[in-house]
Amino acid sequence: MSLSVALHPGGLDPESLDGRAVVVVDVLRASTTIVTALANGARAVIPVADEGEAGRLAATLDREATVLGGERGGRQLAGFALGNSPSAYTPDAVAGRTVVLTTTNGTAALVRASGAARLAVGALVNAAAAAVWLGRALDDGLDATVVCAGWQGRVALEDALCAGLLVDRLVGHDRAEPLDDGARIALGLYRGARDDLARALFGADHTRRLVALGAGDDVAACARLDTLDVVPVYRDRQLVAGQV
Ligand code: 3SL
Repeated sequence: MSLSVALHPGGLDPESLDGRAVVVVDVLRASTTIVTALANGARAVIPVADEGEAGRLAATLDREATVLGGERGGRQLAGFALGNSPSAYTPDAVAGRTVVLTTTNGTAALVRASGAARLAVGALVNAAAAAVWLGRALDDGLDATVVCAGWQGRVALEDALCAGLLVDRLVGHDRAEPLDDGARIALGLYRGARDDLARALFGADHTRRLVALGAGDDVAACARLDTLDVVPVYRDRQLVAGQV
């Protein structure tokens, strides 16, 4: 088996998804939002890459039971009920409903990885559960890859840190070998920052963007390590809550 990290979505070879378990990470903020929505009782989250497609899909679903959420450049999309702040995905807003979600990088990365044998979502808030999910996939004989959503094709510090944390928790696993260079880089980054992960997160480029948009509080919410035990798993084109 092997454990690899794609530091940006372009590093994931769509031809290599067969027999592979993938965890997509977009700490700020899409993957944290997805985990939060499912932890707060959403029936499912449907990740959509394109804004127009998200609107069209939502229009085909039961209006009362559907929430349309999304952003571009961090700003809530016009006509959408919610943006991409995890704090907006409260039980009141999402319990019992299906969320159709489109975001700049996170949902696009999920769609890119959607051919994987198994696909799940990881964040700092559910890191422990996501690591268990990956360990089980390795136990079952799958290769495992953590895909960082990054920012517009580039590496994002917060995603690389979270990927390194997941690698760190799997390093003792007898099937998590060999690591690729992406996994070694992410692991080294995480181990250098783990004593004050929140501080590292607050130095990230995307933190500055979110603070400029008035969404600095979301960064603290996204930094709450291991607080949710939900692993969003992809089945029939939607993410549903898996527990570990
Ligand atoms: O890129 C994404 O998918 C988003 O998470 C970005 S933002 O945090 O909503 O700006």
